Amino acid sequence: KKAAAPKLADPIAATIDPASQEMIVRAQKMGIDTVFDRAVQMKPCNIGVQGICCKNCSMGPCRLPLPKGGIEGKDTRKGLCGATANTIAARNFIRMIAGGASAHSDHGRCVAEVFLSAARKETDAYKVKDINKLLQIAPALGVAITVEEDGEIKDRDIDEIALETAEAAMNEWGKPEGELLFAKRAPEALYEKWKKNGVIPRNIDREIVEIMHRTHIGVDMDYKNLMKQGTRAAIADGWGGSMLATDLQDVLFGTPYPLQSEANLGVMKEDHVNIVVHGHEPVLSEMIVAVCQRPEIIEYAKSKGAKGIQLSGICCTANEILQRHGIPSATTFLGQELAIITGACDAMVVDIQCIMQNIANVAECFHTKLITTHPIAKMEQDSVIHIEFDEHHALEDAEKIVRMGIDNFQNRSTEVMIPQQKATQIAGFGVESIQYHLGGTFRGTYYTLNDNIINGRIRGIAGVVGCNNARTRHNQAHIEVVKELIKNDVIVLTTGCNAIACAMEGLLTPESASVHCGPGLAEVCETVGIPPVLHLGSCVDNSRILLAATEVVKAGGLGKDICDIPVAGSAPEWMSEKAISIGHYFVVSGVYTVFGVTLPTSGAPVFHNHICKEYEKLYGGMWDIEPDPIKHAQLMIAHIDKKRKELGIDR
Ligand code: SF4
Ligand code: MSK
Repeated sequence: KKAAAPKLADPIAATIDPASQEMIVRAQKMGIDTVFDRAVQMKPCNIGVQGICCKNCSMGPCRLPLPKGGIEGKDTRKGLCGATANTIAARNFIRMIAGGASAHSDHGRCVAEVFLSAARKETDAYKVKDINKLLQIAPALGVAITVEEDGEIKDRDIDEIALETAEAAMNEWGKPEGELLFAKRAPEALYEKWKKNGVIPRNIDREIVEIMHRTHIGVDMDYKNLMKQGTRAAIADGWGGSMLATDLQDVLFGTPYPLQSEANLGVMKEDHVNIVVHGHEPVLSEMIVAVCQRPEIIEYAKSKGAKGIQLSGICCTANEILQRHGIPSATTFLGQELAIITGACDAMVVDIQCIMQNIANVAECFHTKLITTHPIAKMEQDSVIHIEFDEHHALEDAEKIVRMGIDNFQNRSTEVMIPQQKATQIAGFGVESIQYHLGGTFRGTYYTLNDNIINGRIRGIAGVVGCNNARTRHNQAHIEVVKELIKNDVIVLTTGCNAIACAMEGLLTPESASVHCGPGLAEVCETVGIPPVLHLGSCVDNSRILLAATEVVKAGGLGKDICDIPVAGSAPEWMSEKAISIGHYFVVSGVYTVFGVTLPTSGAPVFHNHICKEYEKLYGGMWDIEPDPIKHAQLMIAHIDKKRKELGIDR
């Protein structure tokens, strides 16, 4: 008997993006499956979705489904060892935090190692590019930037500062005593709150390891105590590993400033060599950018019949090289297979995180060379080429990869079909440029962020971030949440795949303000010439949102802590463990944070209530879940209005 053909995704239902729809149709015609088809074919486990399946020992997995209609009376559900639904959900939740925090923090560690090599002058490829940023972070890591000589205060030698800063930074991952130094960059009231609750991280690695220990069978069996450790690890991520990654990348590669670029699959060019970089770490991609700009490499591409080299990016590697060099973004997380399906991708170069293994299978259907570059991120498929990147011969590695892409240009075997869609974007924002564009300070003039929040032109600030999730329509929630917020005068700070989605939709332009914003936000954006949605970079750059919120607090007029200001967070289409870690460090930094899709807490209502209502009492921020994008944005706006009222500035 012939097996029934697998069900395929409806392209219109799968994504709001016409370019992606076109590529899904093409893939289906060619018999190539994509994540959109697989999402239709494979249903998620209903018990896992609720967070109440435990497989922490081989007596399980123990599954504790919530009875239809909820629990009546005492919740007697338990696993073989007696673990309750709350214990299981809390253990699963903080293991996700451990996964996310380790991903961001290990990325940060790699950058710190490269910075240390640069500071020791062991590599020619990397140097301190942004001395101001170095001088800004050195004191926060306990490194003096001046010295007293003969009764005079003198500037210290930059090389000495760089070396000591690099060593101090490396120490943050594993120092035997003390506390995470960047915790003190938080507003004082927040730092004191963490201290009182006993959650200041000791060092980054320890907090992650301790989660793995405490969630082993038979260790921590109190959901509140488990969450306390989850909190410590999440702070170690946001205010530690991620913040160090961002700062040290700025030191090495420059702090981003606004620039113009483009987004969507239409940025690829048929008559150019297309090299697509994908993943998260900018350490290699920075070198690829440099190599692609060399005249002899462009000539080499021309010698192979191409008009030049078109570099573009996917996921957060895209965001990193966009922010600093204006390299266009090809697509978000869910579009990675589609970039290959154009038939024009001569090389896809991947580093770490958010890379789907199926891109190897898709690449095999075309001429695309898929190149893995990181020792911790390889693929089992034989077709994948591994060129291990090493900072000590960074430019040579990058050149080898780029030449491989160029050599492959002539091997295109299938008709090229690049969708036409692309949109202009203004990206490259950060704390410094928000301050610069809004009056040069955070408070005191007509243009500043704080004054505009106080006078009500800007109702509040939203951080909207995070992934795509194949269980929801690609980019729809991202765009609807953001449009509803800016329509209601809430300025949006974005990172990750939300930023790419907004760019694809044309929301990252100053002109979009007059089309989509409420009158107050439109007036501000038109006056100072900024988009209503500010692209702050990659997932580790969510630390920029923490620091922007801290600057708002420090500037005055909007309370004494992050939880006082009219701010809310959102990840409308989250999927990764990193998103849970990010969500949690936002919550415990005082931000009301709403997630879309689902939360793996719904099967343990008592635990869910703990990280929502009880956490608000402990930290001022709380979790919430709302899959409907308009209701999701309205919850954020209601919170912003509540904070305005508490501050006595309700409109
Ligand atoms: Fe089941 Fe307990 Fe083992 Fe988890 S740790 S699988 S609940 S017996
Ligand atoms: S890349 S973590 S899918 S935002 Fe940072 Fe996008 Fe989420 Fe990966």
